[in-house]
Amino acid sequence: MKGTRGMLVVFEGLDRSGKSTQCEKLVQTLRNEGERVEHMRFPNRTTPVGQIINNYLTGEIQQEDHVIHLLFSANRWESAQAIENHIKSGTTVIIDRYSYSGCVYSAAKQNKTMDLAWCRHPEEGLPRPDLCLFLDLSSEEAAKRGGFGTERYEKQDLQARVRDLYAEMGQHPEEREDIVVINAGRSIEELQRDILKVVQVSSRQLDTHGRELR
Ligand code: T5A
Ligand code: NA
Repeated sequence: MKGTRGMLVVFEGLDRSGKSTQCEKLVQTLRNEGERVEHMRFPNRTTPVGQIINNYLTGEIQQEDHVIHLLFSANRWESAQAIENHIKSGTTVIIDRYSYSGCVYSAAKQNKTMDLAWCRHPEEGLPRPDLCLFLDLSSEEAAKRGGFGTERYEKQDLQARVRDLYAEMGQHPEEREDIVVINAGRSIEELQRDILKVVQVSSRQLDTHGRELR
């Protein structure tokens, strides 16, 4: 994958849908092909803001719904310039969760003053993904996988609302063209092959249309 800029690819999906597993495999595959690849994940729990988020997710502290929403967004803004710099220098950036997570998990709380539209605002202006791979798995199947149930949002009713909201976001004109739905209920190897194909197609499309920054 050559060109004037790198691609921005994000992974999305419910908790335990296999994002981290597939993210790592994609990063490795592309690096083996000689591509420069930067691997990131949100929340980035290593920054001061990320530490507050971590303490919230593990249940150590409480935060008002709007406050934690804005902190999740702030945690992406902390890295916005770095993401842009990588892309500009021709490095592909692959991210485990991004703005879509930020919007759907907050909206799933059903707070009266936090609908999807409100949740989107602080995300406006962040580097826009070229491709969003949505690993689609039912909340029932996700719940069967290892480790489910330890963090704040790992409850089946909330996960079911999150899945519906992802679908709603996929209909939004701003996001629609970026999202590719991947059936995540298959083997790790099958998913890996499928995802690589989608990324290659998307990369060729970028080459055709010119890799200007948008
Ligand atoms: N959040 C996040 C917000 O509310 N707002 C935001 O802005 C952001 C960015 C933490 C939480 O924060 C919320 C969303 C989350 O609730 P996180 O740290 O990314 O986000 O936590 P998770 O998404 O839950 O990360 P997980 O590691 O739990 O899930 P993954 O990455 O989807 O799944 P993975 O790859 O770790 O796999 C989970 C298990 O399944 C197995 C793996 O071996 C592992 O045991 N597995 C498979 N099993 C069968 N078939 C396959 N194909 C499999 N692939 C993996
Ligand atoms: Na989790």
